[in-house]
Amino acid sequence: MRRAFAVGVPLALLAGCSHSGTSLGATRAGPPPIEATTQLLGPNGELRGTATLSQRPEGTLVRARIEGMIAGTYAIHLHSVGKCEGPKFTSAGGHFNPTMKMHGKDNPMGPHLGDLPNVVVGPGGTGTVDFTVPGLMLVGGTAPLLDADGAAVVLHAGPDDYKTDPSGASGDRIACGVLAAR
Ligand SMILES: [Cu+2]
Repeated sequence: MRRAFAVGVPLALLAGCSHSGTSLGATRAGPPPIEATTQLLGPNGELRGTATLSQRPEGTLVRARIEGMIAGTYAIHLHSVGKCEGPKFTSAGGHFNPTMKMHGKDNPMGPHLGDLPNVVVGPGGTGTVDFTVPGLMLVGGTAPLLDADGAAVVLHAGPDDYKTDPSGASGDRIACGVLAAR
């Protein structure tokens, strides 16, 4: 009797999985994915990398490739204004932070929705970030990243310590890319 009951539970779970798989298939046949892409440029227009953001059901996947940099660890964030005016790029505003948190995943009051893992640039001068920001939406919802004033991807001169408000003690802004809906 007990054994028969135990077998029934996994069968019920299996039925649930199969149902959600069908729903995903229907979504794929729908409208094209929501994406935004940009080039990160230094103060003199020098190319420092590219970033592509893709909205997913669970959040937004951020893929960035940094190039032409000295080997090291660099902070990269999503800033709240889509304006990149060198040489300081302060025009990009602070980190995207619609939930009014403090900076950094290691800050008990954090993180900002615009916080990202550091980019580690190797001896070849390139490095990548591949990270899904849970709950971040490019368009729609209560606080989309691509709102009226857009957003920017900003690269900093030093690493993010993941806890010092407001920007992880990551130093100057050295490259910037404007994000717009595609
Ligand atoms: Cu930043």
